[in-house]
Amino acid sequence: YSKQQDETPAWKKVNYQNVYKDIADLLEDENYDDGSYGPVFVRLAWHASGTYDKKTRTGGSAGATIRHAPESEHGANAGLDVARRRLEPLKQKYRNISYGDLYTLAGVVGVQELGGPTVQWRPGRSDKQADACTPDGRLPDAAQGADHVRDIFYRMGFDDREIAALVGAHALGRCHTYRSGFDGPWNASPTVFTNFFYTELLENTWVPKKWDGPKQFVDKPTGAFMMLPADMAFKTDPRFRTYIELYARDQDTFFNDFSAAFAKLLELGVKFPEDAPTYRFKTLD
Ligand code: DDH
Repeated sequence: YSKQQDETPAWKKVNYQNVYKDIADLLEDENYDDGSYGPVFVRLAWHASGTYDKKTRTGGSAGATIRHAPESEHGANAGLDVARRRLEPLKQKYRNISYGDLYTLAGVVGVQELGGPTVQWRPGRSDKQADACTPDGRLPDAAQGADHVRDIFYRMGFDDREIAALVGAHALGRCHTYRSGFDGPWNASPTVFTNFFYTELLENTWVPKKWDGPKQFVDKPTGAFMMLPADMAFKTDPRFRTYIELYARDQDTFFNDFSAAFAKLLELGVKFPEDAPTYRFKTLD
């Protein structure tokens, strides 16, 4: 008497191109923000991954601990429950996908479907329980400057060029007073992935916003666009500024560097199964 056992690991039973397509179908919603969940999906993928500490080898996207309290309730993660709730039906549909794979793949979809570069991605993260949550304070504080930004990203294992490339994601989306306390989009096309973070930062005159809220900057001519204090550090710090100038004049170099750095971010601390393939997903159109 022998019983046939299915020994295929869960991650191998998922068709990731289908998941990609289903996530892409969730992006558009004219009643949400600027009409797309893409920016908040990118932010979810980044905050799920950016907790990595290379010294202790803790954090990162592998366990998807961002979905558990207390990590889900860390100030930096305010509002990301919106993205997780939007994705939850796909976790139910594709029972074998891990949350870590789903959240990071949603970031790839956000970047690619909004017109950004192709981002290589691998499956095989396995979820962890709440006891693996990282301590508060591993993600950057927008009120601080270049030294703080370096401390946070060096801890993950990034260099100045990679940090400058990653922050270009601030072409997408906006700040929400009810999430971070800050307010407004960085440019006029927050649902298109461009190098506008760099061009706006360099070409505009940024003045302190006159309001009761936390210190932030607005563009002098219209007041419609914003920069965080931590964003301004990329303009004032000479080593960061070299890369900001490079990416402002050369969108292709920005796309290449962003793609590599974002793929690296999503893989920090993940031990992939040896046979996990690397995907380069096709965009929907
Ligand atoms: Fe960011 N970010 N981010 N960011 N981020 C915010 C929004 C978005 C910082 C602070 C904030 C990255 C780096 C930094 C995105 C992607 C990335 C908000 C506003 C704050 C505050 C949140 C809200 O109110 O809803 C700081 C500080 C840094 C830094 O010091 C470098 C990086 C590396 C990324 C990335 O994806 C690679 C995106 C996208 C958004 C827009 C979210 C949305 O809902 O729209």
